[in-house]
Amino acid sequence: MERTLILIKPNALQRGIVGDIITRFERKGLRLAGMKMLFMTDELVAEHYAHLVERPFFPYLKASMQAAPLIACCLEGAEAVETVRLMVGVTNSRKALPGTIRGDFSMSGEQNVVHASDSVENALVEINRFFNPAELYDYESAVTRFEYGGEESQKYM
Ligand code: IDP
Ligand code: MG
Repeated sequence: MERTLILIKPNALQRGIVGDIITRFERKGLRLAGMKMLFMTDELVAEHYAHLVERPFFPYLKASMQAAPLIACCLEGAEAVETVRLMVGVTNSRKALPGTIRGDFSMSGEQNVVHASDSVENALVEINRFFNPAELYDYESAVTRFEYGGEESQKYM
């Protein structure tokens, strides 16, 4: 099944909403394939946000990602990348729709509580950036047949 990476950012850890965020994904039916707490090094920030290093706000973004540890999760499900991005909402939380994670938990474009991979291709790169293969788990789900239809099981699993 498709996998994606989410980072529950240091601002969410400080605010004590890590559980609320993970609960959203669990309730949706996205399965945890891996989870860890870590501190983002200079190297990790530079790699992960390479597309933004030239932007004026980059020093603020870097500081915010290193303000405390974060929680990295690998989530699994049919079309997980797109589904998770929809659940997270647009970058600027003030414009993110109510019902999305950013829309419900944040007022900020920078301190926007979660990162989520934006394409299947990037998800593979980002999962490898944060997890060793041995830290990701394949396990049988007892409820998959109640979460997905027969045709979907053929197509996505
Ligand atoms: P995304 O997180 O929605 O994929 P990206 O454009 O990849 O958005 O930006 C990565 C992160 O950089 C954002 O989540 C946010 O924390 C920060 N960021 C993006 N644009 C801005 C901005 O204009 N001002 C301040 N921070 C920003
Ligand atoms: Mg992004």
